[in-house]
Amino acid sequence: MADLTVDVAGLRLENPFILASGVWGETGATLARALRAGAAAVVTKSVGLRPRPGYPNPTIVEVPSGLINSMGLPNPGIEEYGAEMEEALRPGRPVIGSIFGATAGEFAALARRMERWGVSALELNLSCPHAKGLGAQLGQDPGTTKRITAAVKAAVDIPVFVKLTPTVASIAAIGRAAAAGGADALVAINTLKAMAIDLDLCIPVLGHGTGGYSGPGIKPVGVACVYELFKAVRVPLIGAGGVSTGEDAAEYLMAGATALEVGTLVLRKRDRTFRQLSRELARFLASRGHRSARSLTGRAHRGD
Ligand code: RRO
Repeated sequence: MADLTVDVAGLRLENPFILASGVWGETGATLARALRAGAAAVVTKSVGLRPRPGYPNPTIVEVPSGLINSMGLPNPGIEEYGAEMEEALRPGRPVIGSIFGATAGEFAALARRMERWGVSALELNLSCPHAKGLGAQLGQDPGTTKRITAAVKAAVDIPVFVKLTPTVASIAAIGRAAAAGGADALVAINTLKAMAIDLDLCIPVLGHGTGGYSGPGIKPVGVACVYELFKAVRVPLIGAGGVSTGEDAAEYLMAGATALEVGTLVLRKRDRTFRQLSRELARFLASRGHRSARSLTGRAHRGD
């Protein structure tokens, strides 16, 4: 059996598959459920300083090869969210705290709180595609990305991951800025800004208008971003975007990823997601004579 264990910035994972933020992250119980179902680690919902109701319904629409969501960063605020953490930590596997804010100071305050709740690492959401003054509007600027990352690094001792948007002229430039700010790992990619129109009502389907496209349709975009980042920076990469099979995972690993985040697939496969992905990746590795998932990282660059 091929070795699926990986190490991301000191986080030892039993397999490369991590539950992505925003899916099953509302409660400690659902995070624990994903861990018990074979996820090596889980990322919480993105949490801010204050409660936020999110955008009006509908907030999700199915489109060819994926989904568009505009949840609008709904969350109970960091103080309330702490109550969920005890249960999330019970399975004894890494919980990664996702945070969003409008300023470096807000990120640092949230990071300190998350660290106190007992998370193993932080994920800075600099990439939500539809939030005014938050998410991608911050992460599209290299200076802001570096400043926020550095502020969080100065505030906590746990590893800091930065989740990047693909909607930039150069993801390599943003990745370099995050690395210069001290990022311990980069996550690529968040969803892509997208829209669906209701042809009968002649209006956008989603209450907010635009949303973020996820699922199999964005996998080639994610793979290209990971490939470019692998050439640009020397920090571990976590691939995200449309991972649906073990072979998708292998593709991301070859592009340069060390681990993978899985979101949209979980909505379809639920508890079967993680063990099935691990089985498929192990089968792929064995079929090609690869001894470990680790050995695949960056393979596609050998001819560079
Ligand atoms: O909550 C959302 O609408 C959301 C977030 Br925070 C994000 O990072 N990416 C996304 O597609 N949706």
